[in-house]
Amino acid sequence: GVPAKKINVNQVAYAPGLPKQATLTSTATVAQAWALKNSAGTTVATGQTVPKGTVDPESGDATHLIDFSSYDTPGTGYTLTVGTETSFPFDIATDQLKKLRYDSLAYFYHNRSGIPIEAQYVGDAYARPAGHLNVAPNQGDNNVPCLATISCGYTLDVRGGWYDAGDHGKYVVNGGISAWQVLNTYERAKLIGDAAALGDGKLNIPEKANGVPDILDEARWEVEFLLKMQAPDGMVHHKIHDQNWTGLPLLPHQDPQARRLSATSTAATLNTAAVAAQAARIWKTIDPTFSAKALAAATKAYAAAKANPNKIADPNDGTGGGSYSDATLTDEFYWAAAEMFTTTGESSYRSDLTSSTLYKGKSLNTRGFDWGSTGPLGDITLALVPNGLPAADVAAIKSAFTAVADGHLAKMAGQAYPAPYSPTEGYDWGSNGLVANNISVLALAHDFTGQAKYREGVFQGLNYLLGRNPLSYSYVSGYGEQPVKNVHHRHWANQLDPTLPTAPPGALSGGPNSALQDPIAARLLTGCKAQKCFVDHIEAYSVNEVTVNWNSAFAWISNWVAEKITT
Ligand code: 9MR
Repeated sequence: GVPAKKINVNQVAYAPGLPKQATLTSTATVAQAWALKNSAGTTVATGQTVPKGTVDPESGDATHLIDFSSYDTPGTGYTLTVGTETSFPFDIATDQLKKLRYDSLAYFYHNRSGIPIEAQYVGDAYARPAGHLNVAPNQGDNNVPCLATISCGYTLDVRGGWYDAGDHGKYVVNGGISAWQVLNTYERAKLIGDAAALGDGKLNIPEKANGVPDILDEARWEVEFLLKMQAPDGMVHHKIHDQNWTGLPLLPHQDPQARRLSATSTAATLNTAAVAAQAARIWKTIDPTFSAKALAAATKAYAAAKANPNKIADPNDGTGGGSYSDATLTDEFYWAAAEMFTTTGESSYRSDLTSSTLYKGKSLNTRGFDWGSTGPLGDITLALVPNGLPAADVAAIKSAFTAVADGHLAKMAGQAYPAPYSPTEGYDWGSNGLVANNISVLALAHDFTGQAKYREGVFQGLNYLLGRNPLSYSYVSGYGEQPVKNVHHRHWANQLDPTLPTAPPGALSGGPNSALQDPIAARLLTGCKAQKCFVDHIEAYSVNEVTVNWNSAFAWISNWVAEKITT
């Protein structure tokens, strides 16, 4: 790894008009003098650090707080100094923060399957042939059989969708939450935000002049894939991926492995029902035919899941792809009922929803939500999209968000490197994705109450992802002075092959994972404190992979942030 800085800042930019804080690592027990310098090296503000007094449990660092909020003059190339220590340079400005919304969404086109990625949209370095269309050596996703162990008796055409991550698998439960979150970014903006910023022509994708918002075109690429994963009986296959794991680097069109469908699962079926129901209402007037097709698939899936309520994906089906197995389905049932009810208003979905033990925000917590914990997605929809529920119930859902947001703020106030995230033990695989989702909870708390403290919490959380952390990394490629460069990805594999690119701007690394679940992390990070269980190494997949679900969370918050900075 690279040496960490002693003064850690948001390496990208602090927004004018909002609090500006940084962290000094120091065992000094008394306050230290800090200076803020502009790009010419002239001191523009000074102050005293505030010693924390205790060692921070999540980093192991003794730290001081540097609060330079009082300085608010926009500019670039500022640095903070304490004695001989200097921070990375940063801006007090909004330009970079505003670009993040589109770069984070660009991630999805880069990772599309079944379509050539064209230089006219991504530049020469990232252009590549279509993957998994049955052009040798690919075996293609054109007519994929099931695993021999389940021999389902049919093949499916499951071309398209997004690759999950650094691998070439396509997993319904993870692709589904990602498509949902991209769609929710739009749906929220349309209802209470700035939908104009998400109109047609905003992304560099093939559909950028079709009259439909590009963010919807991008999400539809995945929704269409989810619909193709539905079996004739209405259940949905859990995933499709290579028969054996491949090595790095390997571009999608070079993958020689056979592709196989895993069994159908209740989780994948409910996930598809939820996303297809959401899509049905979003495309209702934009494309009524697609809307009706999505609603029919959702209806069929929901009924099939109720008839097969406990078909759990095999936790040992992890050869050639991840297992994404989840034995608790209460939350998937809740989320699907919430989406079906919101779209249709039908009483059967309403009673499934209101009789759930999770009704009214019960699944929201300060660890956060992810592919295995989807209840909060239902709550977000119920809190944002008009439905026929009693006003008191909707108010209770919103209160659940503010209560969890208050929990995040209380924790962040005591942290050396504030990040809204309270896992039960250590940091999880994909902690940055959980942090990003929890930032969205703070953002929603601001949407529901208008209180400034929640907006400030959003920007504080963003600081952590963009460099105010104990390893001095911006976890977003292409942003900040020391961004991650070697994320685990079979195409963005410059570390292994100099003719290949590093990640394009806007990809969020999974981030610290206390469990050290790959050989590189296990070798280099033994004994690490939670926020330090990270290395920017391409083979360290348990800490430095990129995925659709982490980028969908990051895109959601990046769009919220861009909406809130008006200068
Ligand atoms: O993000 C997933 C994480 O929550 C799990 O703990 C981990 C182990 O099962 O798998 C992660 O998902 C990976 C998937 O299995 C395969 N594609 C890459 C995903 C991100 O690392």
